[in-house]
Amino acid sequence: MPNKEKLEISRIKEVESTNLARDEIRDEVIETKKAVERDNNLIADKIHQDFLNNSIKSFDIVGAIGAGKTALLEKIVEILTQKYRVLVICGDITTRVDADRIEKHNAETIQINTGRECALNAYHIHQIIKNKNLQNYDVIFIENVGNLICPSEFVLGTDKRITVVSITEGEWVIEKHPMLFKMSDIAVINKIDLKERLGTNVEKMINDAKKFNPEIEVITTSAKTGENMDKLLELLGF
Ligand SMILES: Nc1nc2c(ncn2[C@@H]2O[C@H](COP(=O)(O)OP(=O)(O)O)[C@@H](O)[C@H]2O)c(=O)[nH]1
Ligand SMILES: [Mg+2]
Repeated sequence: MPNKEKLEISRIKEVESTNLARDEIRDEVIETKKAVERDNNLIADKIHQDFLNNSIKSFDIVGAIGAGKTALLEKIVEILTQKYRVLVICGDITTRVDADRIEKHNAETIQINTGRECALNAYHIHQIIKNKNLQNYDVIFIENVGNLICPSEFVLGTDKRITVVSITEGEWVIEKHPMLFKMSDIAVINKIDLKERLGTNVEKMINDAKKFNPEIEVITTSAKTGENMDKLLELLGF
């Protein structure tokens, strides 16, 4: 990178950090965030009411990139579509990869590309479902953009939130992300088939999730071998 450009970037960073440190700007940022959250919650409430009015069970799945959200959904959808009409909404900054993977298992899918945004919000979901006849579905899943931080700022109006981590992320992954586990109903610790090989301390992960949220249901799964998929479906109420 040319020196002039480097200087420009370091100057911008400096200005930004100085600005954020100023009380009045920090307060403004916090107030704006609160207003955004309030608006999001209002839309999420409306979405949930629409789902309930149409007797739809709804779930949103959050978790890090590569934890196995789509792989788990492929397994879940494969089973549920034998009996139920399933819609899956997938979020990613770009591509239709996940929607295409899930569609192969007989569910209707919609991919939302968020561009630069690191999480789905209720507005995204509302934009999709306002054009749908919800009477055509029994179950709706939403797979969020792979990320353990941003989704904690936005609820989406589903019955339950499922957070997926995998043992390849190390035993500290839950400890480092309290917010998401506090606001989730189910914690899935995936890739349990790799436990022997990796030696990850899964007990610690389970205890961390329970410590942050004593109400949370914690389950270990393997989307590869299918281990505990029946138990996961039971937790979802099927
Ligand atoms: N060994 C193992 N691999 C898995 C498991 N679940 C997902 N994977 C693999 O992990 C990678 C990321 O999975 P994906 O479903 O795309 O994760 P996502 O980003 O959370 O949706 C893929 O290569 C999957 O085949 C699992 O339970 N065990
Ligand atoms: Mg995915």
